[in-house]
Amino acid sequence: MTGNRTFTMIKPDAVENGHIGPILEKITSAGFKIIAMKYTQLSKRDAREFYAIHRERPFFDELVDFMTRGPIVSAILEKDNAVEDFRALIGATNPAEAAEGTIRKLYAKDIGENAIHGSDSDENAAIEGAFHFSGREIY
Ligand code: RTP
Ligand code: MG
Repeated sequence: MTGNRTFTMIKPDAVENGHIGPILEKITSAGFKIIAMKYTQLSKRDAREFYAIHRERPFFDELVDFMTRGPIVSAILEKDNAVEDFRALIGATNPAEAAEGTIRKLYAKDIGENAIHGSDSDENAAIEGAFHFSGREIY
């Protein structure tokens, strides 16, 4: 049984480059309903906690600096099979390997500055959504 929610962030590079509108259009056109959304900026502490799974990786400090350098758009999305379908919509982590038409193919620069986040499991979607939104912010 697959869940019907995922969590996303439009990352600082995509916000800086003016891609919020086109990315939200791709997301809603693909059938995802936005049930929570905010424009915010992560603190270093937030970013370290959010990406704690990667703390031993060589790119961790770079990732934290990148994710905190400017505002992001975070959102919880609803659709059948949300996690898997959203990962397909955003494309591979490295935009050079992402399929044509995917959000990362269209808007990402490289494997680090890759425009958008998508949860990788139903369990993480729930954890990540709760990290960013209280129950009263979800509609
Ligand atoms: P995300 O969690 O942001 O949706 O990305 P993902 O699942 O496709 O990739 P993941 O392995 O979870 O990596 C998280 C983010 O870390 C940055 N990264 N940089 N320089 C590098 O080699 C490298 N590898 C990963 C990216 O911003 C990636 O999305
Ligand atoms: Mg990931």
